[in-house]
Amino acid sequence: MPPISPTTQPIALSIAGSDCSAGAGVQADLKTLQQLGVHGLSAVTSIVSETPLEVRDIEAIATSLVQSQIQILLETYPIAAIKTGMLPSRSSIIAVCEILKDHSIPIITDPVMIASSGSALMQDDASLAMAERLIPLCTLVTPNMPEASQLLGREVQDHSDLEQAARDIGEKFQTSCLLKGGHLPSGVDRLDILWHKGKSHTFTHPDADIAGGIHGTGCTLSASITGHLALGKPLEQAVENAISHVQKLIANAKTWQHGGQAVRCLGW
Ligand code: PXL
Repeated sequence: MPPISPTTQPIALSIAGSDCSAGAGVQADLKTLQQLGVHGLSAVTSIVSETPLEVRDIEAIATSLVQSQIQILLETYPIAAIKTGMLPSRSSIIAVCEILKDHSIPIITDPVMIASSGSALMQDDASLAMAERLIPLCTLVTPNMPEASQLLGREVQDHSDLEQAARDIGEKFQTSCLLKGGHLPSGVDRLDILWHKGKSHTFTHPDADIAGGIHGTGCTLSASITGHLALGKPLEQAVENAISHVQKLIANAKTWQHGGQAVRCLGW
């Protein structure tokens, strides 16, 4: 047998919910990291019984068990980057911050508030803990337009407001912000704006008609950014690469038919 030498593959951790339909959540994150050649670890925060069409049940994992998963992974592996996705309650956000505040690993926070099917994935009283505790700890926050509106306490609704809103979030929470313009009206090019180190960067991509209907694009984008950071890319480059990664997955999307409705997921 050849001698066993330690593996040098970079490692990233996803702290997120389980989506049993595997299009979003931890399952999407692990598939995305795998495609990038990054070893993915996961700490599950909740179990969601859902498909792209419907959220049927949600059960939060006990906060002590969420902490235990993160703690054992941090003790054992040289984790290069962390992403947070669905954190179902105020207590789960506080529990995660309690552990992450003592580490200096870059954190990408996807402030998941509602599923693409329209159901809430976070309790109402949790958004304050997200804003006050978690976002200030992170390297990058990746809100969509409704989440940005919630974080700023004002409506972010059109093209003209995106750049200012990304900057306002960055300054308010002392972090970098990727504001995703996926909720802009269809028919126009899509814009995502990155506010990073006092500058804004605009990423434009053609309107992919079906993109809005695909569940898991936000999870996958933040997982891909996390993976690229774990591979050593600077933040702007990681964001640019992740946006084109997700565009390819949208172009390869898979569709099934169920009762006259299209059930779609990204094409990993
Ligand atoms: O897309 C947001 C999201 C995040 N996390 C989990 C989800 C979803 C959407 O359905 O199920 C677990």
